[in-house]
Amino acid sequence: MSAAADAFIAQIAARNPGEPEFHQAVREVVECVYPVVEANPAYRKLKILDRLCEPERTITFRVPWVDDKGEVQVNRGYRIEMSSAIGPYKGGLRFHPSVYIGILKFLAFEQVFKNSLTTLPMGGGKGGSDFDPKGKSDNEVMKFCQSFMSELFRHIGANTDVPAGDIGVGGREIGFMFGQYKKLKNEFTGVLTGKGLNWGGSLIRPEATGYGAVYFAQEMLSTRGDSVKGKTATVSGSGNVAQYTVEKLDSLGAKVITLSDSEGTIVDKEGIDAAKLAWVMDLKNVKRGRIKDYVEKYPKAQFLKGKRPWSVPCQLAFPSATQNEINAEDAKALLAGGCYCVSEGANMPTDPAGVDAFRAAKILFGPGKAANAGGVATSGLEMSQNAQHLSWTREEVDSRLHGIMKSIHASCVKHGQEKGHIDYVKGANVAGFIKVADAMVDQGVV
Ligand code: NDP
Ligand code: 2IT
Repeated sequence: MSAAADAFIAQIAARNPGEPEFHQAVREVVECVYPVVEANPAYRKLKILDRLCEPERTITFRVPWVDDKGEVQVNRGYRIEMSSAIGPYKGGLRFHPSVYIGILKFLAFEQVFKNSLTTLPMGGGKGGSDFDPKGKSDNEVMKFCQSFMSELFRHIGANTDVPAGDIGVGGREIGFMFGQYKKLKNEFTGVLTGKGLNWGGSLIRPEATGYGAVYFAQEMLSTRGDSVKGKTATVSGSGNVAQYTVEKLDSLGAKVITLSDSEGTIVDKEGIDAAKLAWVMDLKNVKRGRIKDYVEKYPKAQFLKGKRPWSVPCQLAFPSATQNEINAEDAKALLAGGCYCVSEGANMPTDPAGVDAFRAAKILFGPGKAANAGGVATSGLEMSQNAQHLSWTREEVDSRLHGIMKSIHASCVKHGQEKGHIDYVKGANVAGFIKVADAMVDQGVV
């Protein structure tokens, strides 16, 4: 990397102290796009990179609510409106105790380039709260969501900023927040995506991130005349993205042998088939249980307490839980176990040393901003349907999703050519950046 790129990253780190995840996300993009910036006088003169690293707007607010015991609780809410260069701010809301501004700035920054790759007109944003939905009653979750939306509603809108789900925010939470928005604004609009099917949601949106990550893996494998059929796959997490990754892999003839959560990993060497997945979905989405319960139901499986899935030999890996869940040691274990294709369902699940290991080994490595873009892309399709007051069929949405994942892959190939292989990290960053940068040049210094 050039000295100028290093100096730029050092300046961003100094200006945003105590936000290591944001620094990490910026570093990866800047390493890839700096040569493009240096070669383009307009990008340099107009300080495109400096502006992209500074959110257009940062909103933080108090979220007070009353729990089931009648006690007052206070959480912190956020929305980072990172870039509106190519469309209204768009990106999820995360409810997790680890949430603070540095995590949301990394996610909002990644979202800008991801959304650009989708081919749809969406800017980038992210928000959330340090609220922990785990162990809360439905009533407490509703009270929290209503309080959260009582402030957020004045900052968002169908043509301004359109939030959706992320960790800890699924259909239940989107429903409570939509209800409160509608009540406050007296307006039924597509202000959130991931809505219920009978009140403005889109078919395939729940499935989209997981399906998209598998479609992206298929595209990467097809560059080597290969496919997912007959392969053994590891998946981490057991939430929305993990569940639909398993569903698609199983339906395409791959064998998925792991799932996990923050307590550990289950390994089922016989494979997690459709019937077992249905049981997991009921456990996680209805009973809100823990993945270790799997081994009581399926005693041939093992529970690896406190472990991540990456020491289990596989050919394909789909990290689908959270950031920095694959470090250098995990990456080396995956490579040693025969893994040659990693498609990131989560955002930034591989840490920089892990990414270096995958890139050095020249395996098929699809970074999150490309591989998991199917979720937000289908949110974009939900927005299109809302704007048209129509709903498309399952087949129509799935075929558009599939087409978008192919197009993202083609953009990565175009911009990621290296001698004899494709660097998908470089391809995704450069392709995502150029579209946003050109829009910023057109729109002047704003
Ligand atoms: P869910 O809340 O549905 O599931 C999250 C899963 O990840 C749970 O199994 C959870 O386990 C696990 N997890 C969360 N935090 C940690 C942690 N710190 N350590 C270990 N495990 C953890 O979220 P999603 O499936 O929606 O999101 C998963 C990932 O995919 C995130 O990185 C998200 O940003 C990304 N993503 C999601 C999209 C979407 O459409 N939903 C779109 C694109 C990316 P536990 O219950 O123990 O916390
Ligand atoms: O990280 C992501 O892309 C998401 N959580 C989905 C965002 C969205 O607006 O659908």
